[in-house]
Amino acid sequence: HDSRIQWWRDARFGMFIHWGVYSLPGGEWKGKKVDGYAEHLMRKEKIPRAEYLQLAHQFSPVKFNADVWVQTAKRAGMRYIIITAKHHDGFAMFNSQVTDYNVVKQSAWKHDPMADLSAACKKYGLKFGFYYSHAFDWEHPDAPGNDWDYDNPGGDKLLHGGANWYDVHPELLPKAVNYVNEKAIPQIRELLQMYHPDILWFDTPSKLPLSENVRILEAIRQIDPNVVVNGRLARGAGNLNLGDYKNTADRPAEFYPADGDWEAIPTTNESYGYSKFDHSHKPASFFITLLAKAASRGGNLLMNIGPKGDGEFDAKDVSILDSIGRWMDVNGQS
Ligand code: JFZ
Repeated sequence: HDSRIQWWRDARFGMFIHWGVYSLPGGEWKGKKVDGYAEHLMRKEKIPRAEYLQLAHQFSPVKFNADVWVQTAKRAGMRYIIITAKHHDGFAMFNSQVTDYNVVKQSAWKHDPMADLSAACKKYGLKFGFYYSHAFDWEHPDAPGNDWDYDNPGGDKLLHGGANWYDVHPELLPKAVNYVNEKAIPQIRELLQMYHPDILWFDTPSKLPLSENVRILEAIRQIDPNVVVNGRLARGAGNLNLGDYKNTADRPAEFYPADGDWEAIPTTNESYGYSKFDHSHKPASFFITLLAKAASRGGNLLMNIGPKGDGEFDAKDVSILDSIGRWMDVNGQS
């Protein structure tokens, strides 16, 4: 564990990127503003899978340039990048052979941005890895979360026992196991074997029982014992953390835990994915203070931005990043 996580401890500052089909509508659906996390558009608006796929067909980020993205992160003093390979919408932003519900097969762009980003990170000396929503998946008919197309638990309607559906209705477990076997584990295997990431970042583990999360972790370790895994893959009884480090909640009061390896994940505004209505960006000084405090307390800062659907960074994010970079030039360690 210590040798696996050493680069991460040294890195201190990284870029988190939420980018997917949802970046294109950017918090707007059928002419109205959708509040909160823009990447939750499909769930909030109960968009049927078939209709969401139409949106994917329109995704064509012609301004995307992996070198520019990675250089922008590097200029800010960041040493690793973690990007959404698959968020809760279930849409793979990489060249998946497991399902054709992916960016190469379904978008107008027909391009694999993860291959470009992985190469650019190598070129500029940054570590690289993926966010993968292993538990919540609104596309797969057997996964927890989608209760508008399917009769599945884990969604807003609290069907079949609500949050702890797997304890109340263990007979539903084989369905979720089928999703994990058919999609989650095979796609995680693809990510490891096709892109050789330095880190895998998981989220919302309580949508699956601990037994499934542990099974996913075992599959990962069999393929790659050296990949760093964050603490949201699985949470056991109490505060048991089965990953390599802990993630803190996204509220400022909880940014600074007392001990161990930890990472805070603030986003520049409120939403993680791009939202054209969200102008609540914090000043660069907020992140500089956070970074200095995190570093002095043994933690990492993984600062999130949401690139636009056309493939460009939001100018407000770039301005924050460039200001941090100017501070890092004077005060950072090379
Ligand atoms: C989750 C996702 O639902 C969200 O879209 C985004 O990817 C974010 C990074 O992670 O949302 C969470 C999960 C946990 C907390 C906050 C937001 N938390 O523990 O405070």
